[in-house]
Amino acid sequence: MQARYLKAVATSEQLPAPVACEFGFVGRSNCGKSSLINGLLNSKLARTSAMPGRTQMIHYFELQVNPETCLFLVDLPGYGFNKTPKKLQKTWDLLIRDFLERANVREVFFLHDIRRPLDDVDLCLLEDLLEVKRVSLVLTKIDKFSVQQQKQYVAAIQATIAPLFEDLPVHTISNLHKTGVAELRTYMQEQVHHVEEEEETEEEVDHEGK
Ligand SMILES: Nc1nc2c(ncn2[C@@H]2O[C@H](COP(=O)(O)OP(=O)(O)O)[C@@H](O)[C@H]2O)c(=O)[nH]1
Ligand SMILES: [Mg+2]
Repeated sequence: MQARYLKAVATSEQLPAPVACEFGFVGRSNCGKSSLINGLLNSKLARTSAMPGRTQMIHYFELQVNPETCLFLVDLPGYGFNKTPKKLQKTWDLLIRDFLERANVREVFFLHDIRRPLDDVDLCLLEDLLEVKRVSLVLTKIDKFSVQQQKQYVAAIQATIAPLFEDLPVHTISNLHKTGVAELRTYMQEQVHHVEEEEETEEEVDHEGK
């Protein structure tokens, strides 16, 4: 497994060529986004606990999981949580919209600190994202609770989302104890294989149709 920082992107023109499956990461500042990206990359490439910056950039990280599979992990800082100064908001929205329209963006991970209930801002953003992409909810910092408490908190969050979003996958992780991180990486790889299988089936259909 090899990881590297690919690039920072400020405008749509700077988005890299769609050569790999991409996974977006969104979440409120301090929810553990950089820590999770580092955990998945098994590196310290993403900066943790940096002051929530004003610079609005998308950061691309490349993860070569094995010789066959390369993934792009995409940090979408500040997205949806109104941290952006007004005049930057428009450019930023355009960039995010262009990002989300990319066919090779397989899924968006919505990170959320397990200790916080999902509020209206979270639910609106989830709804917006689900209109355009597959989304998973990733509950972070589960080490803050005992196993019994974790179950209660996950159940409470499930109860909030179940009536609103059908079949939203929920992953639980602790960056501190590295719980669930390898599983999330495996999940990402599975999503890539699903794409490949879908493409193969489409090719077969095309072939038979001719
Ligand atoms: N206990 C615990 N702390 C975490 C976890 N993930 C991140 N943190 C801490 O939460 C703070 C914010 O983490 P960071 O990854 O920078 O969050 P970001 O702002 O979302 O990128 C840091 O002090 C991390 O060490 C976790 O799973 N468990
Ligand atoms: Mg961060």
